[in-house]
Amino acid sequence: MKKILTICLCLLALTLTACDRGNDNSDNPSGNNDGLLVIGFSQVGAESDWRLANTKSMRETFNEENGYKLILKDAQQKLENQIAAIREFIAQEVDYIVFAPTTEEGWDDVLKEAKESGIPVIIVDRMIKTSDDSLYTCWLGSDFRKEGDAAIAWMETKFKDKADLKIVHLQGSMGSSAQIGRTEGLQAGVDRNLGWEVVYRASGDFTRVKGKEVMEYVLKQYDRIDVLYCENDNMAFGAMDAMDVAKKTYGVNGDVTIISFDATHAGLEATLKGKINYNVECNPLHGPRVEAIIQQLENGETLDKLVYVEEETFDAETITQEDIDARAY
Ligand code: GYE
Repeated sequence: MKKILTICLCLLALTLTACDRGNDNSDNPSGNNDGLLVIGFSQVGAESDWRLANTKSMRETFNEENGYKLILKDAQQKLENQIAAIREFIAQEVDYIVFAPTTEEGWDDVLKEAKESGIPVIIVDRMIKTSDDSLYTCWLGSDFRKEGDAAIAWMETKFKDKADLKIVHLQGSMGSSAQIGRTEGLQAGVDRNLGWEVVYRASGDFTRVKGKEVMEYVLKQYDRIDVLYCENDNMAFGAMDAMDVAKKTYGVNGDVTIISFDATHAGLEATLKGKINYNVECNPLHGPRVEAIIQQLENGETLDKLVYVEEETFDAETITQEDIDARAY
């Protein structure tokens, strides 16, 4: 009898230990995931509509029905949070590390740790600066300088007969590739067009709230503003909020010509209404693209190191409702 009781107790103890492991797999998620591939994704934050659409695309792709377990960490736009998240992914022995870098600088140390761990690293959206390309497997995202150049080509046509141009430049999060490329595009335009002058330049950190704050200040300081070159839709909306209060007119029939980036659903609606004059697309639907890369890696195929996404531009004079209906973000 005593023997049977001991066996029963042992069995119970074993079952409890097994259940415990099943619930707490945070130390080694890839060790106990029913064949799911574990993806650690460090996201920049939730600063804009673009970012929300990007997070949604990743969540919709990397779910259990598709064979994945996604561990998503929001860095709240801070580099140090992202570095901590990547270290956690390494400790958890995830199958793939994916991250959208807040800034271009500052990655070598943590990526060396990732490389030593043997976990492939896929960079999405923005890029990093490094002297050692072997620190990441591949990158997928937008050509931000090309986006800036597209905006400038439009401005050069639109303002070809104008002797001078007063430009206000609302920048995105400083040091991010999206800010750097779009800013370089404008700078090249200013360098080759003698009458163009950036009268004020400040960062609105890609958010509506900060875009409004900067524009409120600008409207108190400058009477004449010909162009607002705004590095994303959300900041453009914030700037419009400020202009509405100050009764400054903008858009197709107004004083301030607005150029924006992202071309999100809301951004394109504002373009169709003529509030934004020109909107340069930046496509956030990276989930399926990252999945394609992971599947190639799983199959042992060779990959392109850099993959650029194709993007369009939208002019308030020619955009149609169908353009807006056709997009998923
Ligand atoms: O343009 C902006 C977002 O990196 C492309 O980040 C992305 C940018 C996007 O917050 O809205």
